[in-house]
Amino acid sequence: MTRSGPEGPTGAGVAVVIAAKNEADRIGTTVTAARTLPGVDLVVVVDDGSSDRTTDLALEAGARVFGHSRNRGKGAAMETGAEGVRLVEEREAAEGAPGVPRHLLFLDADLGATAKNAAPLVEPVLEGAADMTIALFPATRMRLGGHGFVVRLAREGVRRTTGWEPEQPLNGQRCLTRAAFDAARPLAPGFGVETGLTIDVLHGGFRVVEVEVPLEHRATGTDVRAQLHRAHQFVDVARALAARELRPTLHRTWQGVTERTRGTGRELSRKLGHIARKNR
Ligand SMILES: Nc1nc2c(ncn2[C@@H]2O[C@H](COP(=O)(O)OP(=O)(O)O)[C@@H](O)[C@H]2O)c(=O)[nH]1
Ligand SMILES: [Mg+2]
Repeated sequence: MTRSGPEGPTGAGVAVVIAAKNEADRIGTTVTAARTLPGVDLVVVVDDGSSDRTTDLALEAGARVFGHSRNRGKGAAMETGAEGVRLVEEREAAEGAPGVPRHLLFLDADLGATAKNAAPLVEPVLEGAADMTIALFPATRMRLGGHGFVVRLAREGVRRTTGWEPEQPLNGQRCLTRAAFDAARPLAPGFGVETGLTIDVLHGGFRVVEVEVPLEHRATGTDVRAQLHRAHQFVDVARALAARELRPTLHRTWQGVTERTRGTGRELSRKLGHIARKNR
């Protein structure tokens, strides 16, 4: 026996992964809508240390729920979600229903009923036309201006490191193959996760496209909580970029050392210093 359901040419279905913190208001409708998407036969919610009824409401709506006993951030929650999907698949195989590893569709918990409109993100991946799709929210471009400086930081950083300029680099709604996801592990922590994912998937040689989707999320406010959220986002994006912008320099330095250095001790540190200066 194998798993059944609508699948792409590769035979893979789709698992939705939703990282959520204190989303009791919307998680139920988001999960219900996500379950109607093409190819989706599994919805995993990661409750990242919520103090409300997020877990209960996600379970009631038909999701598999994995929890963090304390808050570990969005990147860690997405890793837990992917690991949850792998565990479910391991169990299916043990029970005699093996299948091709599912593609992963990451959705934010605050999409509510509009999550049912995410199909255009799934189709190119199911058809093998893209390795990762990223959503463009047409109706909320104005709203994204609210944290425009973080968006610009991420967009510029992705462009510098990959040559590709995403329009909405922080958009968390994305569908990717397991191979593309694995190339991006370990994920960048916290809210740096989307920026890191884009860079790492592109560096892995995978195809990434932005797709317009009529999704809507909670309006980003201007209150203290929203400002704090932006500050966290800024720090996390800057960290994700710093880790990735250093990488080519270190790599070049290491290559330079192995190619040009035979000596040890003082000679080696002199050469290292010279190479590091050249790479600045
Ligand atoms: N795992 C995890 N997810 C979070 C955390 N904070 C927010 N989220 C989720 O990340 C997504 C985006 O958060 P949101 O507050 O809507 O931010 P915005 O869309 O950038 O304004 C939602 O699904 C949230 O539930 C957190 O601390 N941990
Ligand atoms: Mg949101």
